[in-house]
Amino acid sequence: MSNTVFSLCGMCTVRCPIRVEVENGQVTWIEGNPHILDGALCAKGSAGLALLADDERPQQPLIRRGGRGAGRWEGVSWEIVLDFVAEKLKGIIARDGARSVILSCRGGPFIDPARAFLKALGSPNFTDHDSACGRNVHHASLSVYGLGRVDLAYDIKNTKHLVLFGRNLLEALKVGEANQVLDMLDAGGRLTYVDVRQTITGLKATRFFQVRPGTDYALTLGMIQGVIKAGAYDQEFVSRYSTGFDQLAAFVEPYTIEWAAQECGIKAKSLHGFIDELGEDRPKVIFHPGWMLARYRDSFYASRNLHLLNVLMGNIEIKGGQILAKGAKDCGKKGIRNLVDGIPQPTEKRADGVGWKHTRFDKGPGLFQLFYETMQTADPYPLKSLFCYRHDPLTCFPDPAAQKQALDHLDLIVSIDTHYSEFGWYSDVILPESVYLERDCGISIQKGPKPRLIYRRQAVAPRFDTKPGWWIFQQLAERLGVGQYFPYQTIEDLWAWQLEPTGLTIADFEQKGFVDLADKPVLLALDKLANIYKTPSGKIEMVSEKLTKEGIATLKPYASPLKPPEGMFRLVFGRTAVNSHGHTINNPLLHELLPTNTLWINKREAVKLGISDGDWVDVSADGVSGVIKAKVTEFIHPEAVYCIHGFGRQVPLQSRAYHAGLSDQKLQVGLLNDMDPVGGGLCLCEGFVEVRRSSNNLKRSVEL
Ligand SMILES: Nc1nc2c(c(=O)[nH]1)N[C@H]1C(S)=C(S)[C@@H](COP(=O)(O)OP(=O)(O)OC[C@H]3O[C@@H](n4cnc5c(=O)[nH]c(N)nc54)[C@H](O)[C@@H]3O)O[C@H]1N2
Ligand SMILES: Nc1nc2c(c(=O)[nH]1)N[C@H]1C(S)=C(S)[C@@H](COP(=O)(O)OP(=O)(O)OC[C@H]3O[C@@H](n4cnc5c(=O)[nH]c(N)nc54)[C@H](O)[C@@H]3O)O[C@H]1N2
Ligand code: SF4
Ligand SMILES: [Mo]
Repeated sequence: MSNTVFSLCGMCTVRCPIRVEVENGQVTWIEGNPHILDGALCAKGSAGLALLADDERPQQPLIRRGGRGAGRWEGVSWEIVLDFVAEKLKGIIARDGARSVILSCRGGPFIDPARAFLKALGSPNFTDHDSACGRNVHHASLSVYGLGRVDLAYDIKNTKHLVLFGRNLLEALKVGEANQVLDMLDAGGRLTYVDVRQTITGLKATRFFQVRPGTDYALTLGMIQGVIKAGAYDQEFVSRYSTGFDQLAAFVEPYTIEWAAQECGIKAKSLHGFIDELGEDRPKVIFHPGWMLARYRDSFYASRNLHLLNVLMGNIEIKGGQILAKGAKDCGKKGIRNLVDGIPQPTEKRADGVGWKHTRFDKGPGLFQLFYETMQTADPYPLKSLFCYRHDPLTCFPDPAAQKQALDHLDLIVSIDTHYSEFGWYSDVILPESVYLERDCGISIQKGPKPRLIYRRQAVAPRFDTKPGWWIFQQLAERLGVGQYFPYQTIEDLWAWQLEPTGLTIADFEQKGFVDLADKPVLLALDKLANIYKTPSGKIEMVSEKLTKEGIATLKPYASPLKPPEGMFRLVFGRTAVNSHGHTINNPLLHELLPTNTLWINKREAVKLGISDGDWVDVSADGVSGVIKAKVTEFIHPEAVYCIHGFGRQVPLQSRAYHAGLSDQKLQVGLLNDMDPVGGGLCLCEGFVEVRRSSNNLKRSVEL
């Protein structure tokens, strides 16, 4: 018997809509949902079949019996493990209060039960990965528009010129977005790409700037100065909707194109050519503000300037520009219900200090790394337990050794994961979630120019004794006496409860796998634009009123990044199209495509160090070292070395990934406390490493 299931991919955080074919209880085919993606899927999405077939994942609930990280696990039933966790939590809450519990998850559309669980307990300490990802971009967006990072969408397909600063859109990809770039190029659009090395996106670009690492802020200052000087901006839009233009213009005056070109190591002539193109292409120009910008000490300011360049282009709410993400209300519809909305707000202040000690940051999920300090100092109060749901902080944040020291202060660490993560391996309990093809999820809204309601459907029965997240949190909540906030027993109950205000039923999703909330993209009439910015002034703020009140300069003088000492390099990292961070490294199919990472090093520098392509090299930083093969290339800046993030894994039960390649986060010694003071993002590229030809002739790399 065969059938089709519409669902959402779970191989990365993008969650592309998919169509799954099932025959006799086995998945036989996965493709992009033809109604949205025309069948397109990336390599990782196709490797969902291999994930399903993989035995090297937790197959039942596990309770730690040896020391933390020693790998001595006892397999138990769900009844036993849920009682065990609930009893431990009850003791912790009785002694130190619910506020001593932290829950972190990777964010996304299906986190409502997890958030509801923590809120129902009465803890304010919800957090996520974002200080190692998009926090700088989010705070930059808030400071300009009063709107968050995800409140803006980009109409790439219809633009004339897309400008990407280290946004390697064709490798660090979303399938739909990557296809939009290709369509835009086919239609004759321009793509300008800025990076410290060459990438697939750079190869497709019509203009490529290879910059000195950490100089994006300089380049954006030069661009703003050039645009203003050439009069290549939308004066009417700027004067109608924004404040602070005159201050901005005066501030950027010394940052000329010639100055920026010299600072970044690029040609002034090419930069002038770029400014001329902007004059031709605006307003249909998009400066992408970046995504993963937990990199440099001024990444917040670089992202802020990219937002300002969009404002100067006057590209907001137009075809081929930036479009505000719309929700149900914007389409004249009622939205779905969320569990968190019915639960009283915890009254305690956050243990990471966000919202009271650090008032400049958006409260939202706070800043995970600041909890580590509190774990050790118990100031403002003791922390006793950490739950990580779909999140692996030991891969996500720098310096796992320093993190483990802080984690040792906790009484209960729980990992809710589909895999053995590095964090899970160090936890007290692993609650194995069924993988995405084996489980249903609640309903969620995907905001955008054309918003829709989405859901994830189970395609096949779980292969092992695993459970879906919505069930795990409901079961824990019941045992902890807060089950009343989880008004469901089955997923059908949850769907019905969520959909109740909308008048829809789950049957409405079955034909295509989603429900559109609008027939075509919703664009606001221009006269509505004046009322949408949520800044203190209600306008786009080129100089932020909120930050000025906090004593923070919005227009910050540029400081050149440090040059690496002799024999050392700045360690930069990034993504590959065939992996998602660390959690697909052990996937049987993806492992075949990319069994290990390599260290990119500039050819001239390699010659100086006697390193040839393919040689083993020792890479070290502050007493930590590792071994990796060198990739000698002209296509990386001489100050930097580069590797793909996610490798160098240490869980022995993942035989393919175990010790394959090098882990960049382990070499980021001391960077756990190094954050952008305004953006809150970690400064993961602010570390140097020493590189030497290795005297070992290894067949494969060894543990760091
Ligand atoms: N295939 C795949 N796709 C993904 C992901 C994945 O794991 N795998 N993850 C998703 C997630 S969570 C995120 S946040 C996004 C990240 O999306 P991106 O931010 O686009 O991805 P990265 O590969 O981290 O970084 C891009 C580039 O920044 C460059 N870079 C380093 N220093 C500098 C600098 O000083 N200036 C400039 N201009 N560039 C610099 C690096 O060389 C790298 O090529 O990708 C998403 N998409
Ligand atoms: N050094 C360095 N640090 C980085 C980065 C870098 O490039 N270099 N990138 C940064 C970025 S952009 C990000 S977004 C973060 C990502 O950091 P993480 O939050 O660690 O993200 P992932 O590796 O995507 O996933 C975390 C965990 O989710 C699990 N998981 C996957 N699918 C499911 C599921 O369906 N259910 C459950 N319960 N679990 C699941 C995986 O097995 C994995 O253990 O790391 C950041 N940190
Ligand atoms: S980008 Fe690839 S892995 Fe990520 S959700 Fe889409 S198809 Fe899946
Ligand atoms: Mo990310």
